[in-house]
Amino acid sequence: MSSTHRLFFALWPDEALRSELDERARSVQAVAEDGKAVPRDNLHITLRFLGSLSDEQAGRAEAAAARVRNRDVELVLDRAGFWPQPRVLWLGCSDTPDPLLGVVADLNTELGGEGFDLRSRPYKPHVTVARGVTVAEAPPVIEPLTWRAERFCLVRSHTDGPISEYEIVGEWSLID
Ligand code: 2AM
Repeated sequence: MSSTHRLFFALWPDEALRSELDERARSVQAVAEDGKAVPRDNLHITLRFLGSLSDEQAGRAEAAAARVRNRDVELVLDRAGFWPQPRVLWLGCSDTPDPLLGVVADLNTELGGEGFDLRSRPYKPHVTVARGVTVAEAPPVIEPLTWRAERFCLVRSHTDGPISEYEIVGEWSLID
């Protein structure tokens, strides 16, 4: 029997970075009057959301990912903001580094070669720290946080409970 999986590619922090990210996230979450804080273990940067895929499509997404390599990604999270639509508080970069845009472009090209839609929407890297927020003061200035990404991941999202749970189902190095 075939099944579907809700999948996305992401930069996933290691434990040390996750602690730092969580500390920045807490200070920003404090400005929201409502909504839900993203739990520590869920903090990440999406590279490309795929949606619900069959086993066969997931295999093609993995084949595409395996062809993305050699991008030395270092980004600095140095700002926080609020998007009233889709009501999220986030951490982001004043300057998006070219290698990060390169990974996303390579991924999209390789996915296109595997029959996935080509994306034309501008990519805005961010770490979502709260969702469903309707009222927020101006987010505080954050202490810059450097993230050197040595790998990227394919992540499965389980959305059946009150809070999404994420499971890493594939992982590729960016620095070979
Ligand atoms: P967000 O954090 O900015 O909401 C898993 O849902 C991840 O994929 C989230 O990080 C989410 O980004 C991202 N994503 C991008 N497009 C999405 C979509 N159409 N539906 C759900 N998640 C999406």
